[in-house]
Amino acid sequence: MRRTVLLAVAAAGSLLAVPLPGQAREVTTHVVDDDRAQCAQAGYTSIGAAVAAAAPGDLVLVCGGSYEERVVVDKTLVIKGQPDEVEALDCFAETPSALGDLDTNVFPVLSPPDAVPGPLLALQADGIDVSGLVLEGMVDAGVNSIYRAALETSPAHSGFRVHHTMFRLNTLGMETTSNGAIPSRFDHNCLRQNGWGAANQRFTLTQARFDHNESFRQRFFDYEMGWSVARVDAVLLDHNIARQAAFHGVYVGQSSSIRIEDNSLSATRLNIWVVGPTENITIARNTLSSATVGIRLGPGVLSPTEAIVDAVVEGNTISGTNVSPGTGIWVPLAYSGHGLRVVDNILSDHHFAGLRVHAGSGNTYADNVMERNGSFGTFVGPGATGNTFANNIMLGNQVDAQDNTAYVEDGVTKVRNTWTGNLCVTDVPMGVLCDRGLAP
Ligand SMILES: [Ca+2]
Repeated sequence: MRRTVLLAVAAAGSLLAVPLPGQAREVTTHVVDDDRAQCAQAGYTSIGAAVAAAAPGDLVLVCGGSYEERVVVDKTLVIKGQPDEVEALDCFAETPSALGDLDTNVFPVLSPPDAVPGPLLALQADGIDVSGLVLEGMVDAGVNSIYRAALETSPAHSGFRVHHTMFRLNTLGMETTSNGAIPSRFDHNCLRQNGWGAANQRFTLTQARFDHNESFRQRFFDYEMGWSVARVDAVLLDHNIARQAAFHGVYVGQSSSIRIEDNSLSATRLNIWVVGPTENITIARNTLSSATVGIRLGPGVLSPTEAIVDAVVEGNTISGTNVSPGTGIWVPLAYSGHGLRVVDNILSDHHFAGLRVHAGSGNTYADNVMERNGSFGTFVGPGATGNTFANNIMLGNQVDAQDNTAYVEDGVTKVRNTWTGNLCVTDVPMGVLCDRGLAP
């Protein structure tokens, strides 16, 4: 309701004061235009000056222009640029973006006034709403793998919303942190040609949703959700599209209650990479392609580290990883954890394997389809025992199923995992894994 009133004020486009029903104070719109060419009535030529003059609850309306400044927002405000114009930009345009190539008659472009690393927008109050800006050119060489971001939210606050905003050509687009008292939402943004799109590097992030964002050609990751320094809890990433990150799509570490659902990701290396300690993560209904690995559940080194507990990987379509190690879902030797369920996924047309399981015990791999993979439909290494492989369809692979835990007991070849109801033709050890083979 309150938003409706604020938008009505914005539409009026001038300095108005509207009393809100049931509220004593008035909401004021503060119009900003760098040169007053687009909004002649603007009271301010910098965003910072308008923020300084505004009272909590006010609207700062930013017209097209070039804004070389750093703005600390230390009160609850709506900062609205030109969301329709930003929405209309093609986040996946093939021509590389360059600093200064956007029309500042249309877009409010916020860029650094100096070479000092630090945010262009720092959100330091509850319930700040930002939309319709372009933040570009915030470059930081970093210290100990920590980089300042173009937009930073404060870990002492929550209820942020950042939407219909473009982040481009920054070292890090958004550092998203929050105390979680009020849910935060980051949606409908374009993250283009940054080093990283969004990350919580220094502080925790609690209760947030990232949805309907587009990202293109990050130099490292699209989303980094938690790592050794700072954890994430209760975060949903859904309906995002991310393409051509030079490294990874979504990295999740040190976290709990994470859902990654209905996204379309095509990073160059790992599309989704989960490491421990992580509890209660759901990866569902994502479409993953054009990477070396669709989903990796475990760290990149050989020594087992902290556990991934209660992970559900369900209903994903992962195809076409065409570069070594070319794998749909990979549970590496360094995996530790339990309660993993990999079910109802399609893991086809990979350079090497649909599913690789090298470690773990008591986990379930069921009702998946692995077809036309270059080496294996499913490959199980000697470190994975006591798992169940049930009702999978594995056809047209060089080897449909191979389990390297084989041993001979009383003259009979057995394996240390349970295989049941799998439809496949070629298995190693032969005749042990496929119990519903097709006639030749
Ligand atoms: Ca202007």
